[in-house]
Amino acid sequence: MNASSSSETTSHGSHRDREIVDARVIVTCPGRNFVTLKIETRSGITGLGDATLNGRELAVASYLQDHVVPNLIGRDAGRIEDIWQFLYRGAYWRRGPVTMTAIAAVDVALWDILGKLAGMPIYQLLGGRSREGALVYGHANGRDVAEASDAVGRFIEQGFLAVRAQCGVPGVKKAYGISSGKAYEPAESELPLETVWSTPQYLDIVPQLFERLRADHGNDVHLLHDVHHRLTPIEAARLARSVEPYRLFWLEDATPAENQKSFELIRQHSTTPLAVGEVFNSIWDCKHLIENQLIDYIRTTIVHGGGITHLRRMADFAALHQVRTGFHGATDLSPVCMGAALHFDTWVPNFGIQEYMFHADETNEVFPHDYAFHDGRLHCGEAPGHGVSIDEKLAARFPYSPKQLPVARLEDGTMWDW
Ligand code: GCO
Ligand code: MG
Repeated sequence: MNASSSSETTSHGSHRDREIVDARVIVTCPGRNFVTLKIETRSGITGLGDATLNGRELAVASYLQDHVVPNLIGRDAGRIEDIWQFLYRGAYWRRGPVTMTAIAAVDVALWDILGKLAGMPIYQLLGGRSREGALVYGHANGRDVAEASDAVGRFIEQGFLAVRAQCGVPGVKKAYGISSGKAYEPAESELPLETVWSTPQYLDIVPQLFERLRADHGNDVHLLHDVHHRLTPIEAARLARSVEPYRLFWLEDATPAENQKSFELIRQHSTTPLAVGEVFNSIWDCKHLIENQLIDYIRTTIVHGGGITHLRRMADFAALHQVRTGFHGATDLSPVCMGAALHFDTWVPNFGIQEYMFHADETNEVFPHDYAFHDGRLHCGEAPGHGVSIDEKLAARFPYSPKQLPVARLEDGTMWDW
């Protein structure tokens, strides 16, 4: 119905070969929930896009199934930009995590198809390699400072050049980012786990953690820390200043960023580099932050930011202001997102770092991929497209399991940012 009427033919097939004939949403839970969009063209080429929004998975699945897929059938899969504009401008209701995650899934699936048509990896389509591999950081945590330091040591032993460190906060049960032994996994229960938060205790312990980490591990390793939006701007300024001697690679989500001007206060007091943006979904969420050089790294990644097409705009805009990328890469982003992100990281001139948490074995089995970690970096593969596929038979053996992220309250019961 919407296919181009032109009969133009290229060496990579006619518009008719590229016509989208099917698009399906696959929901699976191999270790955790993932939503994946699979688009198929008339010639049988398929592309995959990640559509996972942690704790709100079915909202995106429905948005895609009910409102997007009917619009895709019959279109030319090669018109990536036009389809992006159609889904963004054309929908009238713009932005928001659900919409932008759905658009991202379509966009990445189309770039995957384009890569397969061209016989090239996505990084090549974007303009080619800018580096040999993407510097990544792992997640170390411990119930106290000593345990966190041991965990950082284990990451260094595995070859990591950069490590995010979180430790328990005295008097706070279930502090963000801490788990007993197993990999940190926030979406644990069907209804949100209620946790309690104490800002004064936190502000005291974090400088002690980083003092210890520098004493134990020296200055060579890059150290990062995630505040997870829990501080007010002036508290964030105090923390950023107090960790300055330990030269962090970045301090992440130091305060909520709905009011982008908040970051001015932090900047006035500290030279600790700042990262923000994993919950952003468009360039408009970070416009003021970037053009006023209030941040150093933008964290928004492919799956929640409208795909490669929109992220490219954000990264180019950031480059004008010396802001570098530091893509979100927690385990709630599927290997499909990681594959696409690594192609982007391999190309983007203003690359900073890529977050890397280990997916569960079942996740890796359901999503076979050709990216690999060595020498502190992740390397995307050379397969056409983004190099990640899905084993649908195996995926069907892991049915969706409702899980939500925890919530946090202050000690007096006031609802707070988790
Ligand atoms: C990070 C993030 C995650 C988020 C998670 C929410 O920096 O990796 O803060 O741990 O909490 O992605 O779904
Ligand atoms: Mg974070």
